[in-house]
Order: sequence, then structure tokens, then C-alpha cells
Amino acid sequence: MAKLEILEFPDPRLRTVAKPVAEVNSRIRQLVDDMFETMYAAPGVGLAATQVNVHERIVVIDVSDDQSQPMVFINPQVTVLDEETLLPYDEGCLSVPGFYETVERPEKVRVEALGRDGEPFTLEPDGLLAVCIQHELDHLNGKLFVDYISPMKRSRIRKKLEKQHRLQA
Ligand code: QAP
Ligand code: CO
Repeated sequence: MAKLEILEFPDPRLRTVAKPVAEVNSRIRQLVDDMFETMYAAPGVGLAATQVNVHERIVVIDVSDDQSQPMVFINPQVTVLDEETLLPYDEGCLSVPGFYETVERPEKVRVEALGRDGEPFTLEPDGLLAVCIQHELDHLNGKLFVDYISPMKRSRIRKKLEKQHRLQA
């Protein structure tokens, strides 16, 4: 097990589009386990491989209160079932630490993916899980929740994080 470094906004590597996983092998399973260790330590509820600078289509999520429901999504596909019903949610991101903004996303979605065992499964999540899977899929496409807010708010967040990063260096 290993904890991985999380890239932070506005790191340009967060804009990389991830490639599909060709085979769920022991390397992928090790990466999944390291992603859970990294997410649980943070702590967070979702993490995409992009955020740990691995550009393959892998997401881990656990929206339980007690880290008891680990979920793995490899090569996830999301279908919006109802374009009209939007769920506003105060979103955060491990790559945008300390900042939360309200984003509206479709509430009714279907998710198809491969699990840690390489077997396909389908899910129709609701609430936080529906929001989280869409947030994480965005990461695999190089997109961040701050892309949905006003340019002024986004630039304020970017400046504050850049200053923090300068102080850390
Ligand atoms: C994505 O985000 C998400 O700012 C997962 O200082 C979040 O796990 C989707 C975190 C909310 C939907 C709703 C954020 C930890 C964790 C921070 C996370 C922070 C420490 C964020
Ligand atoms: Co995120």
C-alpha cells in the first residue's frame, strides 16, 4: 500500500484526458488500492486517477460515513436519464483544497463500468453518489468543478491556491 501525491488546481496535468484501461490486471488493482489509501487518508469521498497523475480511466468512491462502502469504476460510462432534473450540491475536490461551490448536475443517471474484478456492472445512483460519479468522470476528461462556476470565482480560487503553493515551495 502507498499513499500517492494529489495534484492541485491549477496544475495543467489535471487537464489531461485519461485513456481507457485495456485489462484489469494486478497493476491496476494495486493502483486502485493505493487510490483508496490516498482518498481515505485525506479524507475524501471520491478520487480519479487523473488527480494522482495517472492518466487511465479509473475512479474510486466511498460516500459512506465510515469508509465501509468502497466502489471502483474502471472505464465508466455515464448516461443522463433525465436532462431536466438537476441536483444542486455544494461540491469540493481534493485537488481544490479548502474551496466549495454549488454546482448543478443531472440527478438521474445510469453508470456502466468495470469493477476491481474486471466484471461489468450497471448502477442507477442517486443523491451524493450520482453527483460524485459525474464529478469524478469529469476529472478523467480533464474537467474540474471550478469550470462550472463564474470566471471571477475561479480566478480568485486559482490565485489563492497559487499563493499557497508558492509558500509551500
Ligand atoms: C468529490 O471530493 C465530491 O476541500 C469528492 O480541504 C465532493 O472528496 C463530489 C476534500 C462533494 C460531490 C460532492 C475537499 C477534503 C475532499 C477539501 C472530495 C478539503 C479536504 C473532497
Ligand atoms: Co475532484
